[in-house]
Amino acid sequence: MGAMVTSTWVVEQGRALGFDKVGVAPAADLEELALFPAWLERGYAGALDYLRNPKRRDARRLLPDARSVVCCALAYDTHRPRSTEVPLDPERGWISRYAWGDDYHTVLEEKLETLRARMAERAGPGFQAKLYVDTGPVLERVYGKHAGLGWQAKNTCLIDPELGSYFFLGVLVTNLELSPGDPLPDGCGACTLCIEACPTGALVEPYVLDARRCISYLTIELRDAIPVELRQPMGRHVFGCDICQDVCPWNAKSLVTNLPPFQPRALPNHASAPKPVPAPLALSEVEGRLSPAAPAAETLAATVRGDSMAEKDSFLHPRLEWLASLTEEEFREVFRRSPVKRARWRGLLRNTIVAMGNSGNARFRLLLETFAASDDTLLAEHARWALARMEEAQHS
Ligand code: B12
Ligand code: SF4
Ligand code: SF4
Repeated sequence: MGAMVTSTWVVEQGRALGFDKVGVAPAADLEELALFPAWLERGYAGALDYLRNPKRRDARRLLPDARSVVCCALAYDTHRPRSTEVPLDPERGWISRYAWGDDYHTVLEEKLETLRARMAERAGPGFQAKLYVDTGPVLERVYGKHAGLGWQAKNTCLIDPELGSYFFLGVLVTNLELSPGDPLPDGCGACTLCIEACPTGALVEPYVLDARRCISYLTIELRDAIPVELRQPMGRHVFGCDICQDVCPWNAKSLVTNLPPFQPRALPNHASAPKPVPAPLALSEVEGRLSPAAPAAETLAATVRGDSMAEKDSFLHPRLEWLASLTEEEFREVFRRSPVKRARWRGLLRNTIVAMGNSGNARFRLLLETFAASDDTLLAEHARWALARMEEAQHS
């Protein structure tokens, strides 16, 4: 079985389906898998209980006959400024890059399903493959590294020299014996920019992240109160964080995608005062093609300055007042098929309240006082903190 399915063929098929990079890792004893139990023991997983599933320690626990893990990367960077380039606007929060468009799970799963079907057809009876995009118990980056998709960097992201780190991963764990790719050499060298830039000190040592301190975890995964000492360093982040990737030199020239699902969504009309909307930013003509991240100089200058209403009124830079005013029903409507829905309505409100406090914008006082008086003890406590923080931010 499987004689006609080779790594080269799988890579070709995956590329033809639109993946930007495809490789094969062995389902074997990989040294990074052995590091995982110690990471868990140090408590770095916080409330992410699903990470403790013993199956996550080895793909062979998911599929006993597993021989290979096909790893696929899909780029999501777009011609938009980095969070570290956009000046702090006391009116607005920040949503991280990966969540500006539609939910990536669906986009990758569709492609992987097709790849699995093509492999099944070619391999014939006996073929087995399990498909995961983020949601299964697989250490995707470890396999991605051994498939040659990139090196696992000091910020713990997988980086490819051309794609940078703004790409998603999806994997097929299969019983086919495919020849594995070669891991890329580590490209971090003596650089420590990400570690220095992380506002919460989540990168506790090079290549190791304490999820409990990561803004991405705090704003997306944590359901309870945000530890008080981490609220100020969260700044204006209302969903996720890109700082350790935005400062990375490997993302300075990363390739961008113009796959429609990954373009920043426009906000509904009521999210902003009606303003004339300028022509959309120039993107390369071919759908889904990657093009170097080099928009016209004046376009980039406009977006970096935040002049363009098209930018301001898309998901990347939402008005805090608007976020705080969303009802649960509106939240569900606005963030339908968006990664942001994972934070849940109450989580997004909690994050918005923290960002309002950090903004020092006195206009938010009344709104924060309303939250502080609400029956929801979580939101009320964060609002009291935000009111105190606002005073402090105004005088600093
Ligand atoms: C849980 C999780 C999180 C958690 C924890 C992150 C983390 N670094 O572990 C939180 C919520 C914080 C998070 C944040 C983000 N995530 Co996330 N996340 C995951 C998930 C579901 C599991 C990751 C996991 O198992 N972590 C456990 C740790 C231990 O694993 P690891 O980081 O791979 O750890 C290895 C290394 O640290 C290494 N190691 C350990 N010690 C040492 C020591 C040395 C010296 C060396 C060399 C190596 C080394 O071995 C470890 C394995 O044992 C994966 C999907 C998946 N199923 O894999 C997505 C995933 C990793 N996330 C992804 C993304 C996009 C993000 C964010 C960018 C989202 C955002 N903008 O907010 C941030 C990035 C933050 C960051 N710097 O990593 C992508 C990453 C793509 C890429 N190019 O790397 C993934 C792969 C999802 C996907 N399918 O595309 N995420
Ligand atoms: S995502 Fe943000 S908080 Fe998390 S490690 Fe990177 S810089 Fe730090
Ligand atoms: S900022 Fe520097 S150390 Fe961090 S991931 Fe990028 S190259 Fe590696």
